[in-house]
Amino acid sequence: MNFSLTEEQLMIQQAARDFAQNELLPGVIDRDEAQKFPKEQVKQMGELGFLGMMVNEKYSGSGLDTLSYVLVMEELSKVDASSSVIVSVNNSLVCWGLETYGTEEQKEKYLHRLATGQIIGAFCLSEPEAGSDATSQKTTAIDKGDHYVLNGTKNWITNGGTAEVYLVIAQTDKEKGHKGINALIVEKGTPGFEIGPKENKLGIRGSDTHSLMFTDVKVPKENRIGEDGFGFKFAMKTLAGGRIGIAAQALGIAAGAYELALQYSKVRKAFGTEICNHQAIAFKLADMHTKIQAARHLVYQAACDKDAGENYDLSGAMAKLYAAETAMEVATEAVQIHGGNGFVKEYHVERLMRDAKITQIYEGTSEIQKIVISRSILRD
Ligand code: COS
Repeated sequence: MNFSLTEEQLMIQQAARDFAQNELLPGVIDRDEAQKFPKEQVKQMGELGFLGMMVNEKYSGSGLDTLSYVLVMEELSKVDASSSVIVSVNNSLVCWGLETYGTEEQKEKYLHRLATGQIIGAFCLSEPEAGSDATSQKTTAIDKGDHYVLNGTKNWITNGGTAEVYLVIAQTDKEKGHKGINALIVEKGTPGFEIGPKENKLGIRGSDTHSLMFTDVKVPKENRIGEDGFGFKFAMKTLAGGRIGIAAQALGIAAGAYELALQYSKVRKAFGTEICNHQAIAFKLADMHTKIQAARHLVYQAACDKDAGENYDLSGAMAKLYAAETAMEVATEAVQIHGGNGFVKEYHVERLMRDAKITQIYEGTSEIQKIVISRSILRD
């Protein structure tokens, strides 16, 4: 394992760090409070190439590796996880899924605009009764010859209101179970496609989460991704990469909270000395630092596995599980180190703690990651 970063990767990391400090940090508290989507910042991230990081340059992407993407996710998430989830979904779930499994026509039609952030995409798998149990899709896509008719509801969809392109997973042939599921590209504005109200969330409040309703929505056959019945595998493959992005987000939240706690502990005084001089605080910082480093190794390893063309189902699941648990733990300790100040918004750590929670839930809960990990180690 060698994680020494190249000159290019260091430059990208620095660019993301600067962007986070200069453009995301001002206003992050207000956006969280008002649940305001970071529209201007998304536009800027598109211009910087952060929205199509791994997309081939031929489709207007940045043509970078997964490790560079992870570095960017980490830096953005230290400051604003609402913005980084938009980056993660657009890169890992939408662009990667389309580029890897889409037809040339689909790529030409959608990827250029998605990769440059002119439009953003959404990935629609979860339903009121199919979150973790993803094969239980109730949304149907009935085959009508040259098109599908889509009916059903999707829940908790990131970029749900702001996206222009939606990758929707639906059941075509119930008899065939997960082998009868398809993934369809649905454009905003297609008749019968309605967007529900924005969810009022605990964390990542600047991101845009909605339910989506489909009533007799006609989707042309050429909008299906992959062969008939490939939809569930498409979702699983895509989510396996998505988990690396969310693991990097969790790592960034943990690192951001730790950095704030470290700085605070060096200036805040109690019992006649800076609080970092008390072992109760110093040991917390030691634990936080150690866990973050361990999470970083798992996340970078998963990214390197993907870049090397190795299977990353296991390493991605381990990275997501460990980084998410670390994010929650470290952010909670960062609030504790800040004491009363940690409980108010101005010090940022309470937001990071609220944002950390979702990393244990979306793109596969921590429990789902344990299913993936245990099945993998028991199979081998
Ligand atoms: N890559 C390719 N194929 C995969 C895969 C992967 N990573 N994981 C599973 N599959 C395939 C299996 O090989 C199987 O296909 P075959 O029958 O052809 O072998 C099929 O998918 C069904 O898999 P399985 O039988 O393991 O399905 P389960 O119902 O037991 O569910 C889990 C498997 C739990 C891993 C899956 O449902 C899951 O990941 N759930 C969480 C979904 C999620 O992340 N939800 C959040 C929504 S996004 S915010």
